[in-house]
Amino acid sequence: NSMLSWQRTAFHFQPEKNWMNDPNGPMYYKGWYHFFYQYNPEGAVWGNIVWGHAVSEDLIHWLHLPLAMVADQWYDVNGVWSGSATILPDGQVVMLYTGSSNESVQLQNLAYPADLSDPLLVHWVKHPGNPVLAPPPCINKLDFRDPTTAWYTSGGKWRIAIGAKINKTGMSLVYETEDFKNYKLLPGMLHAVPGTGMWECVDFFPVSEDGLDTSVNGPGVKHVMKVSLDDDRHDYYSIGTYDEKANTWVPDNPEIDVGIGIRYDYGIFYASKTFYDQNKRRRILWGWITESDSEAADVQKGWASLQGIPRTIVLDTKTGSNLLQWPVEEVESLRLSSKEFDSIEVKTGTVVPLDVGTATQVDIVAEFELDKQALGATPEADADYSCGASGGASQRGALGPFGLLVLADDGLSEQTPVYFYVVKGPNGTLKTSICTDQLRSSEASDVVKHVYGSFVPVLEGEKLSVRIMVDHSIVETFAQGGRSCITARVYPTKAIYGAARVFLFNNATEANVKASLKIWQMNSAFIRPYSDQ
Ligand code: DQQ
Repeated sequence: NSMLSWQRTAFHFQPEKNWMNDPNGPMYYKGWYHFFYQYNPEGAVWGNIVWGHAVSEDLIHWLHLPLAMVADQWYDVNGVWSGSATILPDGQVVMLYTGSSNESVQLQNLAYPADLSDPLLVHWVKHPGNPVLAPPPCINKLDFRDPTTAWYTSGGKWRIAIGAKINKTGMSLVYETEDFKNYKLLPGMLHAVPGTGMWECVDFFPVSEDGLDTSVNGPGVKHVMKVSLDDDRHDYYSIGTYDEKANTWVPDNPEIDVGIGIRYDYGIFYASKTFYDQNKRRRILWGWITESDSEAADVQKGWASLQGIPRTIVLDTKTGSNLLQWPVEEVESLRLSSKEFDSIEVKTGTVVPLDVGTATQVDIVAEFELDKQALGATPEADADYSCGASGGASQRGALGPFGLLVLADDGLSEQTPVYFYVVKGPNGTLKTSICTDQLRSSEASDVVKHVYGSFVPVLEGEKLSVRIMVDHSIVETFAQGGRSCITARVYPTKAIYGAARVFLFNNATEANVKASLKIWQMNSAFIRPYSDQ
């Protein structure tokens, strides 16, 4: 079925077939980026979970390796679930992961490479003393999983965080260890938020305008806590302060606490995990992007899920209250020919085709300026606009929506608008949303169609800017340098192969906009099968 095979991506990480979910144990080791992932070797739906493994020299081109760990022990026979890597100062590599046991108890286990001199780390050994941790008495056996990368304390010991819940309160417990075999539960907890449910894949790391090693701490260092909420399937983060002595982390702003405040991504993006890349001194974020078509379609095509383009993340020092996420620079090595469009006037109520040929694999960088006079003349209105509650790109306001239509066919019967929507609130302050509208993205009836998006901070003097990466069935959007991101899966039936186009549009009623943009055709990445030879 050529429509379904078109959906496979060209520069996103995917296994050759079957189901994938969470990123696991990412790290840089002896010249190679290692990527492990939750994988079902038997089919395109979740189950039979083992660890897939691939390596890359640039986070873009990949070599698939044999499964790193399979479900072959009583303590992980129900699934080799998510975990994280820690590289010790002496070069040892420690992998901690959750096993779902023969009785479905969630246990933490230790594994390590069989041969540290092999840069590909093909073979893994499970510690004979596993499991190393069982749920403490106050925690249900099904609510104790996903150990973090360890950080080193001023007391000379390692600590890890593990997600849990009690009733509806999601929480993160902390354990201390010297040898990764014996652990002590620290009193209290790193953090807990009532009403948020189970915290999956907790991530905890220091941030600044540069990437920081996970163990960096001290005055002035902010720490990010990220949780994946099992109940609503989104990844939330919050910036705060870590008190090593008290074993607590406190959000800077209690209103944007984990699970109730900011998300990494306002589309589909889950179970994410960062690692510190000591090679390029940056912190990199991986996130699992699931399908939003039907399970039957996944089974038919024989695969399900992608990983998003890895993102470099730093603290946004201009706002101080959010992170900036940006596709790793290496993805730019896939850029082929480009076309530039300078100061194109997009009048209210119009659509402007962009002559770039087929647009199934493109990287778009665009800037928009609203007509100043119209901006000034527009009265306060619409102040609580929200993408999700709106009618999408066809709902007209004075100062929005305007932006791009991607994965559109010539007749616009299918189109995925990625747009800004500006409103004027009380006191004349402008508020900007960035949205991705799937409502007309596909004529197929078995796909989820939402208007994704959120508010995005725009500072005095900044133009509205957006980067959009399109790769067959995924559209990733980074607004204002990565302050707000939206990942959407899109399944067109007509806007495929040579028929996929890009347009500018402006559906605002009062303001013309000027757009300047550059669009690159993107090469395909080499994602190669493994062979022993
Ligand atoms: N996926 C894993 C769990 C984790 C969940 C199982 C998050 O370890 O909590 O496949 O997607």
